[in-house]
Amino acid sequence: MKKILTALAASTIFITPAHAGVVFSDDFDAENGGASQLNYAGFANFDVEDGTVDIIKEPGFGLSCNTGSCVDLDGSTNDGGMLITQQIFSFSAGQLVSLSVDASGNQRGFADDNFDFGFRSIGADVMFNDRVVTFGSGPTINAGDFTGPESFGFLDLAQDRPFEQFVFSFTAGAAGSVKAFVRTSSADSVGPIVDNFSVSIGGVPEPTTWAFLIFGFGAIGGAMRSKNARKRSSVSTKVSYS
Ligand SMILES: [Ca+2]
Ligand SMILES: [Ca+2]
Ligand SMILES: [Ca+2]
Repeated sequence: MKKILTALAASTIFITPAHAGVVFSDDFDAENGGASQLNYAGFANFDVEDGTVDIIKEPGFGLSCNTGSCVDLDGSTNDGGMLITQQIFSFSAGQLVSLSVDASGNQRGFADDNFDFGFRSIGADVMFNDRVVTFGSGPTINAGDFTGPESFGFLDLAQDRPFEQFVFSFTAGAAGSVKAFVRTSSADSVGPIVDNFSVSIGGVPEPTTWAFLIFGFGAIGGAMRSKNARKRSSVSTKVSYS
């Protein structure tokens, strides 16, 4: 056990800088050589799942990006998709994990689009504690704790809503690993536009959390064995936007 404690301490200190910050960011500007491409799936840092997306170099298709290039989350197959990081983000108990992404409405006068932004666990379910969701200039919601395979904020994004910053964050109740994603259920080839996607991990666990870390490792092992039925949790705003 002493060796395990030493290894945990060493790895955590090594991985976690005193003032941890952005661990991943992508502005899409170098994507596809800076050119637009419908139904694009060649992202350097993302996989496309559950549909198609387009890479847009403004002013391609009459669209504005927040900078350079951006992504239409509904490609050209009437089957909006999910953009999920290839990178896996691991964290320790007590660390604050955040996704920030800029998003606008579809900008083309089509119906408002559903927009999800959050995290999906890799392996064991994640303890998404103290969730905080910021909807641009709209409300910030404290969404409480949830343990499960996936958690995210969502809203109907008005088609003419300008770019704003959407943030989903949680405090890890135990060590774990996630990927970050954005997605839409839009199915008319005209979806939300996203840009400037980043993930931050911050906060250093206090020495008193070592025991909790050990417990977390044990809990993960148990969860992997039990294969319990999975649940999803999401949070939204009921506020309508002008
Ligand atoms: Ca960009
Ligand atoms: Ca499209
Ligand atoms: Ca749409």
